[in-house]
Amino acid sequence: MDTNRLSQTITAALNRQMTNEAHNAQIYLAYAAWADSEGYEGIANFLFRHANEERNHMMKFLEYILKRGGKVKVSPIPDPGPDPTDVNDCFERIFKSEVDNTANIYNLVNMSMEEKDWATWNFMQWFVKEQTEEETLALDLLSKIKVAGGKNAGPDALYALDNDLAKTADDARLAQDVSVENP
Ligand code: OFO
Repeated sequence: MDTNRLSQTITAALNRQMTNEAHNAQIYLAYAAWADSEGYEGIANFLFRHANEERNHMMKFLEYILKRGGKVKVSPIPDPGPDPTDVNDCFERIFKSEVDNTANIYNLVNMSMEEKDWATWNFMQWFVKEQTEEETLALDLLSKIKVAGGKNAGPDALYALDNDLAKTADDARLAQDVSVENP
């Protein structure tokens, strides 16, 4: 008796996305190690924590495939690429990788809709919300570095930014969570 509730196409896409999440975790991990070695401990700490979040996303995909009776395929994780050239470059690359990942997530949502695989469609909604949150978080980083002077940010501004990020929560608040009383 076939107990697999996922099509071959969806299984392959979910497995690919599992690797994408692992790749994102590696990117955050690599950038965190770079930030630490440059003396930005606050930024490093923020990025290390975020690497863990991405790893948790990877696990969510793995668990979902198993729960639906599908076959998990653990594949090699692509190289995170070269180190950032500066903090501005680091935050720009983070934003780009989040936008790329949103495209991957939307692709899976489209596929599940085409197949009328509503269980997978429903599972993916958590990631749609999460990507909105992460893009907001990445945009916040870009705003902070812009205020600090962007590519030309001086040591004092970078020091303040580093301290600020050490205290920043991992999750950005979504617009729908904001109210007039609680802006
Ligand atoms: Fe996995 O959430 Fe960002 O990419």
